[in-house]
Amino acid sequence: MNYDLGDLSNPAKLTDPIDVSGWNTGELIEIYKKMRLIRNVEDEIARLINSGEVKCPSHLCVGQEAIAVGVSYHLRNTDRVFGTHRSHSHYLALGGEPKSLFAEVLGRRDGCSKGMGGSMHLFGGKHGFLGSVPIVGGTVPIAVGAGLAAKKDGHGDVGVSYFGDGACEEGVVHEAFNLAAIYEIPVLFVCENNLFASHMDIHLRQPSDRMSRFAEANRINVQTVDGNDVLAVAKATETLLEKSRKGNGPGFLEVVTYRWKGHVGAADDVDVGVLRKEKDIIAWKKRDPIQRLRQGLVNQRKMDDSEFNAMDREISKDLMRAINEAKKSPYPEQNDLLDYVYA
Ligand SMILES: Cc1ncc(C[n+]2csc(CCOP(=O)(O)OP(=O)(O)O)c2C)c(N)n1
Ligand SMILES: [Mg+2]
Repeated sequence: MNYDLGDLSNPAKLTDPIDVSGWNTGELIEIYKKMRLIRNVEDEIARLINSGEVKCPSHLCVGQEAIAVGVSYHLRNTDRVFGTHRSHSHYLALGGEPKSLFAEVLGRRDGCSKGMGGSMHLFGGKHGFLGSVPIVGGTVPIAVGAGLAAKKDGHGDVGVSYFGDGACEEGVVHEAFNLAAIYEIPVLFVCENNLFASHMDIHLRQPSDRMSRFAEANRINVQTVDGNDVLAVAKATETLLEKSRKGNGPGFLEVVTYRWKGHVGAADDVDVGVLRKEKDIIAWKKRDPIQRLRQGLVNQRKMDDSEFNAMDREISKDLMRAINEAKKSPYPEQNDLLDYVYA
């Protein structure tokens, strides 16, 4: 068993504030607010699960917010992005409305999938989010097809596929890598390596913890970065997209991270079967992507806590409004169900 990721998967490392040099303060604040929005939306969804109002299975990404925000920083709404069972961040980072997400998980008509999909079937077409699907690995070949269509359209758009380390254990994912490489398809593979697939640690499942080895086997350009450093994620995305947008094939971004909550639901860490160690979760919380950016801004741009607290309060206020509006939306009619079934 090899711990090939080194410091990237060692939570005692990489806990320093993020180096923000070279970035404009206004841009950094927008990036901070986006991550904070995602965290707060999920905290609210956790509350709605606990109160019994959200009944659909919901996979929260608390602790992993930097990935979608860093990747989306370089995407445009004509790109074709596909998510997973854990896609609240993918949807929100592209500009999906919190109200439509709340309405969706509450099963209401105003939801982004008309209240019929729940947390695992999100859609945000106008922002380029073409869908999330619970079948692990299921959207990876679809994103490759979307990338091929983008290549034929010839406007420099790309397919984007988010997936986890667990998805790398599905055969179809490797077929997708091969096809993208051989046809030089502009698709960005984003492997959110959180070192777990439901209850199971990567080291119990694979001979190496480094997923980018599968891309290298297909001669796909690789970037492997700290997934809790939003600026590193953005920079690596930019590097990979530069080639893909010119039609020079796929890129593979491996972003190493950790989820703070259990595999599914609101509980802090109740996983199916094996419990993760509490000391690991405590250690990983020191690599909090939001706190690290905030501290970088405090240290290097002389911002203070009161400025951040004001932003956080504003976001919370907007979210309360969004939840109240979502709750006013009716449930779908039983008769509506078949209108959205493809047959
Ligand atoms: C084809 C398939 N097999 C199994 C499952 C059950 N399942 C749901 S999520 C999950 C783990 C996925 O792990 P990973 O891809 O690393 O994503 P993460 O949950 O860590 O974000 C499994 C096995 C499924 N949904 N689809
Ligand atoms: Mg995983």
